[in-house]
Amino acid sequence: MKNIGVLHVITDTTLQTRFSHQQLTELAIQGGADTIQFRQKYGTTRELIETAQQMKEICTKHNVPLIVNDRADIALAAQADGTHFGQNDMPVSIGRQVLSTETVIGASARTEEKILEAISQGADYIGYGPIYQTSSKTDAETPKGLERLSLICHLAACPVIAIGGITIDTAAEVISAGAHGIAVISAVCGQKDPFAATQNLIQEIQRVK
Ligand code: TZP
Ligand code: MG
Repeated sequence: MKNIGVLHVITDTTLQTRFSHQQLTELAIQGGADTIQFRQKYGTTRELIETAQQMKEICTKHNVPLIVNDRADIALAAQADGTHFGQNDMPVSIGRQVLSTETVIGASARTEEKILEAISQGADYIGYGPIYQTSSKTDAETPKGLERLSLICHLAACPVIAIGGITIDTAAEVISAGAHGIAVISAVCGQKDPFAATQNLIQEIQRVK
């Protein structure tokens, strides 16, 4: 099994415009994030590659893996460490064909069936959520809550990364419910001080791990 981080910071430049993807990468890593995910739904392929390459350079310097959301091509071009596929993105089985065996593949799955399918196709971790209400994803489903998260964590034979509306106040209960780790946007990118916010989150995770 690959080593999967416990605090995935997803960089975002639409909910806030004070920091670039590169700045957020640096701040989150300094604060203790052990995985950075590049997620951008706009821009040309060329622009995405350039940003991902710059993020990868920062990540490499600090020995933190970079995961690219949705785009296997951008991940390959930037020599990223992994990709994260949603249920409407590239199927994990195809991702496994185009990416090296060392590449981390994470998959969002909403049902038990889809979770087992993603794992059987070679997913290294499952993204599950939204756990709570979130305004960071336009098409987010109704919140799943902690009980379902707990069931999914028992079912999945791989790490489960919980996502969606997780804050400093709920990080601990999510981990206690069985999640291997959490992925956040607003709890870091939407905070006045993303560095301090990351520090507080990783402390909270480690407190209950
Ligand atoms: N997938 C499910 S919820 C979500 C994504 C990308 C948004 C997470 O953002 P936040 O601000 O941590 O709720
Ligand atoms: Mg997606």
